[in-house]
Amino acid sequence: MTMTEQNNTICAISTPSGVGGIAVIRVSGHDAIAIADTLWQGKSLLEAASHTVHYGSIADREGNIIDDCVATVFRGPRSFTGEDVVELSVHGSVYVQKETVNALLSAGARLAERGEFTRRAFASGKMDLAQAEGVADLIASRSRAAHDIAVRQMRGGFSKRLSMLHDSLLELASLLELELDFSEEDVEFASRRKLYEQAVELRDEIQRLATSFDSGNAIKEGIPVAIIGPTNVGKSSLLNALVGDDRAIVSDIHGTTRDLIEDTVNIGDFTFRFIDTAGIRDTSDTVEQLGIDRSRRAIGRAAILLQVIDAVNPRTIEYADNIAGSQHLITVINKTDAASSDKAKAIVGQTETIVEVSARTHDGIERLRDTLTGIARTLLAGSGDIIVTNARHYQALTAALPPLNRVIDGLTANLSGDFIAQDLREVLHHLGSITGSVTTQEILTSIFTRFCIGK
Ligand SMILES: Nc1nc2c(ncn2[C@@H]2O[C@H](COP(=O)(O)OP(=O)(O)OP(=O)(O)O)[C@@H](O)[C@H]2O)c(=O)[nH]1
Ligand SMILES: [Mg+2]
Repeated sequence: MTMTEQNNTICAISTPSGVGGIAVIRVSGHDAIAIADTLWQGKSLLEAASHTVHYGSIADREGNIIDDCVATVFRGPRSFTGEDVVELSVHGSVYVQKETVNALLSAGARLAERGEFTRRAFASGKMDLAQAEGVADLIASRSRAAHDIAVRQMRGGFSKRLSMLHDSLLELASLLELELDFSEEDVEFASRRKLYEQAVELRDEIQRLATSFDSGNAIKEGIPVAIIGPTNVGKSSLLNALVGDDRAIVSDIHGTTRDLIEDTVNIGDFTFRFIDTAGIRDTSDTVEQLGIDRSRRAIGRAAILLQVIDAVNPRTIEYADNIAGSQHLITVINKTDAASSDKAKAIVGQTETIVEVSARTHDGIERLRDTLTGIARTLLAGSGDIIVTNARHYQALTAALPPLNRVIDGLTANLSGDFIAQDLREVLHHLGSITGSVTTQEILTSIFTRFCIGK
């Protein structure tokens, strides 16, 4: 951001586009209060104290009243952006919103870019980058679990953890420097053993954070659940029952579903992304075979697998090769309205989680939903108190691991401190890129353009 940009006063509609009861137009920058005041009819805003609310009217430059208005004044640095901010609450007609913005533009403000308010908050040190990204996640969150994680991130939980990691790295680095300075005098300041232990502890912590991304990402984007099994067992019927909609075509013809069909739905505190797949069987149909290949790939990407077995005609398919140890497998015996589940139970393993349902009558669907949320809770609980949900953070953490491993190897091999210090600096760089203590304009732009206008 250049200096002139920083000094510009920006404005934007901060409420969703369209008609609403009330719309909020936000103005931020050096001249925010003065610009709003030129359009203001009521007690002057120029004298208004910070964090006060005023009732008046907003008029265009020719003095034509646009609307009655409530103005909230925040004086920097005690505002979201750290600058002077005025929030104008007007009636939510599209015309009023547009006219208010036009009046502000003609009075000297300019339209904000995407995420520019939050970017200014970052630039003025009101929040670090990870917290700013938490704001974006909070706006986007669709479930209670995703919301909880975003709130923690916005309030700086993750940032605090990172700065603790950062501090212990700095300490490591300085101990190494000490060692360098005094090595000739034969003074042993920091025992290598101690340094080594500290580095390993750091590595484990960074590793744990990086690993938490798997569940963090699933919780944010929807936990992927693949519905798999032979043809005609009722997979598509089960999808429809779970999402409460006729999402997929159901028929008694084997091989009805050809392509992956996805739908997300909230159950309890979590968002789930259900993926209905083509039934797996030997086929000479080229298109069906392509669909089956997709089914197998979908199995690999799911966190939870619903293996559906038909109670009337119990068969299973071989996909053991595709299932990883970290994936949860639930065996769903379907069509229990038409046949007893005994035959189906006889062909499934004893240890498996079995839920009996009827996709037709919805019997047992509630139990299945409970089983799913139970697994989701263990996903969340198993990831520790800080969960990484942001792909950029995950990449930075992952990038910090190889140099940190080199530090550990170097300490083990008793390499000289200056070699090790170089790798340590690289680790620091990657961690710093998460909170924004080291960033480029390019990275900032790519982060903030993902925000909406007005945020
Ligand atoms: N009686 C009974 N029939 C069901 C139930 N669920 C599905 N069916 C019937 O089973 C047939 C197959 O259902 P689908 O949902 O299309 O099965 P699918 O597993 O998606 O089949 P493919 O897409 O071909 O792999 C349809 O005729 C459904 O009406 C159930 O719970 N009870
Ligand atoms: Mg189907």
